[in-house]
Amino acid sequence: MSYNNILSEVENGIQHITVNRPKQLNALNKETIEELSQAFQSAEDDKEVQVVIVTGSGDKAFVAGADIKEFASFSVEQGKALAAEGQKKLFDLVAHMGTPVIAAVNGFALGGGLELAMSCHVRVASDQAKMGLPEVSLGVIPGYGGTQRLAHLVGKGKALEMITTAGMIDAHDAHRWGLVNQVTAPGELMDACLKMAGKMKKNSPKAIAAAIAAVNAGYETGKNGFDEEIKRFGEAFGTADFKEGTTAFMEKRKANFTGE
Ligand code: DAK
Repeated sequence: MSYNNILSEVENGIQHITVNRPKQLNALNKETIEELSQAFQSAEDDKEVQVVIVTGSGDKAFVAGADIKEFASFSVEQGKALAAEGQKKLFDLVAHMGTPVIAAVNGFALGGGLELAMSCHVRVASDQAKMGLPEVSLGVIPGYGGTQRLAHLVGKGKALEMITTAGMIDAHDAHRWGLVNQVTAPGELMDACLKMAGKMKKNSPKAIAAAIAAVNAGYETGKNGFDEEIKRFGEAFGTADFKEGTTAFMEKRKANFTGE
């Protein structure tokens, strides 16, 4: 599929998705959100794709937020509708993918950009990256899940500090606060992501998807994470991946998972 605002290609079982609006620091307009949604959905539907890595074009920004020039004229109704639609279409889709998603945070990740990174399962940042939720400086609040996901990742106190000051933190503080999993030199960012993806690829896709669902359940209203874990744990015993994993162990060989 060809896109106007993103690049998407599959290589060695990894789908690389790149937000490609470098002149606008990869800001998310409606069309970009739509295209990202399609690319992530196609990754989820493609059995060959075992990991997704999402990053931004150029060396300056991951994504510098929602496109301010576009959303500046939205009404109350449009704001509500677009927040609900955007959350469902992209940010919740990413968070609930069974295929693990790594954000390669190569520069500014602000507002909707940090919200996109936080929807991903893992974040690796360049030491040049800067992160923040500056929405209140524009008279709005984070609308793509940021108030919830930031608090889940760094705790309520630090989340409220970041949100109310509208300030940016650097990659090292983000690492100390638990917002990113790893920090690398800019030139080593993609290699670090590929190394992590390589480790993920060795494991059962079926079990990874079940584990993501169980972890997510603990953060969802009306769901009990422990109950979800018990259910998913039990179901694992009926999968071909479980049979292959345990058989390979006993036969002292590497498992060859099919994701079934
Ligand atoms: N939107 C549109 N254009 C942007 C942009 C953005 N978010 N960020 C940067 N650009 C553009 C700049 O306008 C500039 O374009 P030209 O003037 O060259 O045409 C170009 O990218 C380069 O930016 P700068 O010249 O500003 O570059 P600097 O290195 O000086 O500064 C910066 C980099 C990242 C510190 C600065 O660009 C900046 O502060 N950018 C804005 C950051 C920000 O406030 N982002 C928005 C956060 S609020 C919604 C749901 C959620 C949201 C909105 C709506 N609905 C459901 C409706 C979320 C809102 C947010 O994300």
